[in-house]
Amino acid sequence: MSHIMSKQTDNIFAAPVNKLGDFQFDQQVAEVFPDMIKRSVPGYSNIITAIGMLTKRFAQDDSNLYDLGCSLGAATIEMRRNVSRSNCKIIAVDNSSAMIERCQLHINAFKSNTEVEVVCGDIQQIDITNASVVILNFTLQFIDPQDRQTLISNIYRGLKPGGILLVSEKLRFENETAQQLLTDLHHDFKRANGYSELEISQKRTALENVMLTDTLDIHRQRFENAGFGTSELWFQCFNFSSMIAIKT
Ligand code: GEK
Repeated sequence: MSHIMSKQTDNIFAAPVNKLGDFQFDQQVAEVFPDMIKRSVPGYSNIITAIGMLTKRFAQDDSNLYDLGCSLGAATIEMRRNVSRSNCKIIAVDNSSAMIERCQLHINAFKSNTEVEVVCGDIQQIDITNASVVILNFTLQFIDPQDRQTLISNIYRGLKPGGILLVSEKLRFENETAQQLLTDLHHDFKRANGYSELEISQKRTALENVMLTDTLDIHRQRFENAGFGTSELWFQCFNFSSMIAIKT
């Protein structure tokens, strides 16, 4: 079967794993990624649709659009389908070579006049310049918390006036009752999508050290510190959220 239309089911944590190491975006994950993200992230497809809608509104002529932590390029493809301005270039970046190889195949499968550059690299090392739209769709949560402000400030500097940053993240809540309820509801969502108790608990353990979540207040403060004049939560389902920040 071709990688491009891969419909493989995520059963990575279905059987007991002897030594549960930290979660990695390797070949095994890349192969099942579309199935994994749809069954694990409430609202994922709505967020992808909204990325297209925001691209239509915010892309500027002669500018760059960035998809940072692009995985297989779902957001890139949606941006490319919706961009209506002239001379825009999309730059899709991920540091997993397994993801990037498949991402390039996905991009090649669609025809468009908008150029896409697929880059295998660290989003903390790349130059962000002349940007009108920047997407961090469930990527910031994998960056070391100490480095997150530097990244957001770097994006702010690379945005043109009127440019937009979209950040989707799993949130943490200070209130313990809220934290427990929204975590439980997320696990119910995963159960309803066919994940077993074992899969849910093994995935949780594997992510523990690599995915450190922030509260909404921390995100808002970070946008403000970077210089964004406007930031707002536009989507939330249980503990999954999406925020926008606009450079005025
Ligand atoms: C989507 N945005 O489908 N530099 C580059 N990439 C990184 C880095 C880094 N420092 N750290 C992690 N990644 C996608 C989904 S997934 C979210 C994003 C998830 C990459 C990592 O390799 C992975 O592909 C992606 O960020 C996170 O809209 O799996 O929950």
